[in-house]
Amino acid sequence: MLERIPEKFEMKSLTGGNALNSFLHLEYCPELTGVDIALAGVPFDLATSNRPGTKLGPKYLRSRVYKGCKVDEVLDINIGDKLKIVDTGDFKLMGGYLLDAFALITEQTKRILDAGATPVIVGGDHSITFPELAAYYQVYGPMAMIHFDSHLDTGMYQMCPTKEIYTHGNPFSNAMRKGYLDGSHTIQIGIRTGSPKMNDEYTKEYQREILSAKELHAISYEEAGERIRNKVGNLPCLVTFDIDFLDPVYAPGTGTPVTGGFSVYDAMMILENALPGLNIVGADLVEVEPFYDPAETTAIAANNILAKLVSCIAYNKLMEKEKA
Ligand SMILES: [Mn+2]
Repeated sequence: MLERIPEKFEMKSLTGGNALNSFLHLEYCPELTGVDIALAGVPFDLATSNRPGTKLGPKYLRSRVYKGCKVDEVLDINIGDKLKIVDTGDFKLMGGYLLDAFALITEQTKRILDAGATPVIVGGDHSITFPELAAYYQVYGPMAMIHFDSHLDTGMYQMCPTKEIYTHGNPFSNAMRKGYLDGSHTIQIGIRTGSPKMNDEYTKEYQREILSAKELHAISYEEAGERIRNKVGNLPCLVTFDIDFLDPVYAPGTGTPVTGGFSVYDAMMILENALPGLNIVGADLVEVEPFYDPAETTAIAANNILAKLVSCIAYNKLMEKEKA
């Protein structure tokens, strides 16, 4: 005779914390009252230049959260019930209309900010950071930014200096031109594409700092952390993490992979050395592409980096609460 399932059967024990798929197995909570950190998906890849599919990134990452990928274990902090960290669902977007989708991304990022929560957004292609920044700008004015990427994402500027073009290759030329970013507090790290000379003028004009892959490979995690912290200062800061910062060995599932990158451990250590104590007001993780991720390495990497980002933000929030 078959053994019956006990009456008080708890579904969550089967999946390690959550019967439904959510980011990092967090509680799904569309209502933002009292929320400290709100994770949200942005299923959008209309501005992709290479492989499509990053619009399925949020759904994919929610369904690939494995044991060991927990928020409160990453920085040895005990969050308990001191902070409310939730998955607030996906942004509602309109398919096919890029600028309308951007307006909706700005509106829904602003909604999280207005509720007093810190947004941690999961893309989607990298174009989404531009409309996100438009929302932050309304609250904080020109922001600092820490940008992990193999690409500068300031393309098109040289070709069309006056025309606004929106792709996942140029969110930051648009953001700097609009004044959303304070270049003198912006650092781009892991960069290993594009001619530095081509970007010289732009770099000078906006005073942003580029910590290339070559340099980053040669310095310690502590030095990298210090370079980032010195650049950012006390300004409200967005952390934007393109998964192609990692080497394709770790993250083949991405829109535009570039060799010569970094390990997951490198990324975790740099984040841990850089972020605690900074005024991080938001973060995003972009460019995860499920179809090129046969062994789920990209998903495992991305979810652990997401957990680290959330942990660092949570750590800062707890430190602030302690001070108050
Ligand atoms: Mn990139």
